[in-house]
Parts: sequence; C-alpha cells; structure tokens
Amino acid sequence: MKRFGVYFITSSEFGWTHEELAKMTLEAGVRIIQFREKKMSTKRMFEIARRLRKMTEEYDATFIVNDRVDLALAVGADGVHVGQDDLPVEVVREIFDGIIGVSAHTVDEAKRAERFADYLGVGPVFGTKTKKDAREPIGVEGLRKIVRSVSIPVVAIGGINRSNVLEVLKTGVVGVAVISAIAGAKDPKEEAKRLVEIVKGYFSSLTSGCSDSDSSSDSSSASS
Ligand code: 3NM
Repeated sequence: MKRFGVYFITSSEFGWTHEELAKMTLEAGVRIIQFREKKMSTKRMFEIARRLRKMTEEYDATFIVNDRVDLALAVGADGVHVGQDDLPVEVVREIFDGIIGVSAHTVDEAKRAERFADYLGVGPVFGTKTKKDAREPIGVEGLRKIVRSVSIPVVAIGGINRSNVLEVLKTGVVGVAVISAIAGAKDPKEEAKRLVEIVKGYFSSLTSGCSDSDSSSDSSSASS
C-alpha cells in the first residue's frame, strides 16, 4: 500500500448519486474511493457497490466499502473500513482478506488498531457537518501526535479542503479523506482535480527534496 493521495468517500446527501460522484472523481484522477451509505436497504447498497466496484476496476482504482464487511466480500471490494463501533478489527482480519482500515480518534485507539489494520482513518481534524456523530476535532497537532505514535499509514479525515490540505499533509499522512469539499462543490469534478493536483504536487516535492515537511514524522512513503 503506497500513498493514497485524495481518498474520496461517496455520499448521497449532496444531490448526486454515489455513481455520479465516483465517475467524476475517478475522471479527475482520484484513485481510491470509499462507498459510505447509512440509509439504504442492503439490497440497494449491494447494487450500488457492485457498480462502483466495476467503475473503480476500469480506472485501476482501489475500492473500499465502509462498515459492511459482508458487502465488501459480496462485491469483491479491495478493502473495508470499520469504525470503533463496528465489528472489531481482529475479527474483520479473520474473515476478510484485503485492505482493512480503522477509524481512530486518539493515540490509544490508534495503537490498539495498529496490530490488525492496514491503515488508520484519523479525525475529525477540523469541524465537519458531514458525520452527524463526529467527535471533537483533534486539530493538526492532534493528528501529528497520532501519526507519530503508529507505524502504519494514516489517512486524515474531517473538514479537509483545498485551503487546509497542505498543513494536514505536512503531518506525514499518506492521504486525505474528503466528502463535502468535493461532493458539496458546484463542480465536484473540477474541485477533485484541483485537490488531486495539490496533493500530487506536495508528494512530488517530498520526493525531489524541496518540501518543508517535518521529515521526522513523515511516514507518507510507508508501504505495507
Ligand atoms: N469520519 P467531510 S469525519 C466520515 O472523524 C467521517 O472518523 C470522520 O466528511 C471521523 O470531508 C467524517 O465532509 C466526515 O468533513 C468527513
């Protein structure tokens, strides 16, 4: 697993379908898509997830299903992402042979998940309206602390957009997970393109050695 870059999470709450958002963001250069849906029937979710699996395959992109290991297995997703209140990650590891992501909000949660997870989703970094039960924002410093405390890749989440993405990247994360900055934009494809460009630019500046990132905490080239 290398850098994730822009990790887009689909949502049906911004006037677009999951498929429309996936298409626009894949065309914009996003290469990791998570299907996140809390309200639909399992049957409907299965149909959508199957289509997203096909679309991501066509773009050679990684496909992750949120919460639902059963759906991830049923559609052949590359990965599943679970929260602190979902199936315990050690159980997911026993039944799912793919990429496993876990949400963590504290150093303790991060360290506990680290043994079984492939990557962590850490946040909310900033305030977010998208997740109704989101915890208090941890801020860039809170994020940096967690990144430094684990040796697996970290993806930052929560209120991330074009104007704050660079300070987030400098903590050493491998990517930024985004919903509203893209799904809530007037032109999601254009917004995704811009965000992808900024993130790519940042990572290539690291490779060419001309960034002011905190190299002691930079795990963004982590591989697993
Ligand atoms: N998980 P936006 S915050 C899905 O803290 C989700 O674990 C979070 O959406 C966490 O980019 C969040 O619109 C919402 O803020 C992210």
